[in-house]
Amino acid sequence: MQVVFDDSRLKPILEKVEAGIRLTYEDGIAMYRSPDILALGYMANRVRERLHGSVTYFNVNRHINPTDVCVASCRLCAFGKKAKDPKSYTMSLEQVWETAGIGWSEAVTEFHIVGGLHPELSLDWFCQMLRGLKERFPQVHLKAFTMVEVGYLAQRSKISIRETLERLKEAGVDSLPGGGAEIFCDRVRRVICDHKLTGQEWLDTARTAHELGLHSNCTMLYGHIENEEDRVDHLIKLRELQDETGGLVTFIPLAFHPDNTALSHIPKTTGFLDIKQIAISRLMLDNIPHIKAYWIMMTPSVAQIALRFGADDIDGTVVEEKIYHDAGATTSQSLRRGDLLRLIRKAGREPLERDTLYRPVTRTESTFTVLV
Ligand code: V47
Repeated sequence: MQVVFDDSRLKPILEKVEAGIRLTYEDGIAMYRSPDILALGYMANRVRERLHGSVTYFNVNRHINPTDVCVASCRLCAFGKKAKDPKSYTMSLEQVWETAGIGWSEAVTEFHIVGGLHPELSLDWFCQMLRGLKERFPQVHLKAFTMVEVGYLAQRSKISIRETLERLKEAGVDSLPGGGAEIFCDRVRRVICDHKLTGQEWLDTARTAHELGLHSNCTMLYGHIENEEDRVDHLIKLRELQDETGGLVTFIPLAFHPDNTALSHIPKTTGFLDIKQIAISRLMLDNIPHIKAYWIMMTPSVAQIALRFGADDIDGTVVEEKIYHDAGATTSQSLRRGDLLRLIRKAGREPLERDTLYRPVTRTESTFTVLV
């Protein structure tokens, strides 16, 4: 069958995609410059179906944010607060453990735990938190701490990143989420998150985690002051890391939400860019198994469409989301398992409940077992 694209400049890219040839930096730029999202979607869907057929993954998870106190003052963020801010909060260990049990806890297979860079909470405190969670919920996978939090804990404890990760792993961390990567380009980081670790440090921390046998996710924050070159550069750096370690499981493109941030003058991204970003991610990241359409960020309606534009995962039930809602997200804070099933089926896809490492989960009433 001959495929005809509106934008004939994408034809050489189609030939590479069909032949399984890696796309270049220039191909990435050409895709961002093309308005032909149907062509991009066609190609990304080919790759997605080659890898996963019609299967679309979701999980039953719960977000836990132990504190929003943060020493960094990232302009991109509406979540972090100073310790003296009366609106800030820090949970006690008991509160973390209690929160973990609220909302379909019997069915949850993953706790996604991230928070601010708190100047008082020690590595020991976090290790105690992890041990307490493992004691109370031994079957739940702990996907915890961005590379940024790991870096800060190492710095505060005056130990290496490697030792910090070893201690967190020993206390119960099973894998790491993908947050904090933002955009690796230093020029952009100086504006949006100048107090955070550098892009190179994010990559080095992820490399160390992978060397220790911890898988992680990865993200890219787009739709602020970055340009197309910055985005392609970011994707290629992730692809190179993955060539080295194979430790990245899922890529999640994150659209910037400007409300209540120091960058609130920046307009919100559009559905067009969100869909295009999913497709380009699938096409550029040929060695990362999964592309997630994070429904909290994209809205369930756009995330559903993304399932035909390269995404094979829609994230989970979430239960209680704070980072995007502080930044003006109008989506609900949680979806039920049944809602996710419906969204996926209505896109003509086949839902598959997974655990964090993409092993299928089967359920009987309110219990679950992981099929290895
Ligand atoms: O690290 C912060 C970003 C991330 C804003 O690994 C913002 O499975 C948009 O990383 N507008 C947290 N983005 C979310 C995240 C994530 C989400 C879902 C799944 C996984 C996973 C990871 O959100 C932060 C930062 O990069 N962020 N503020 C904002 N105003």
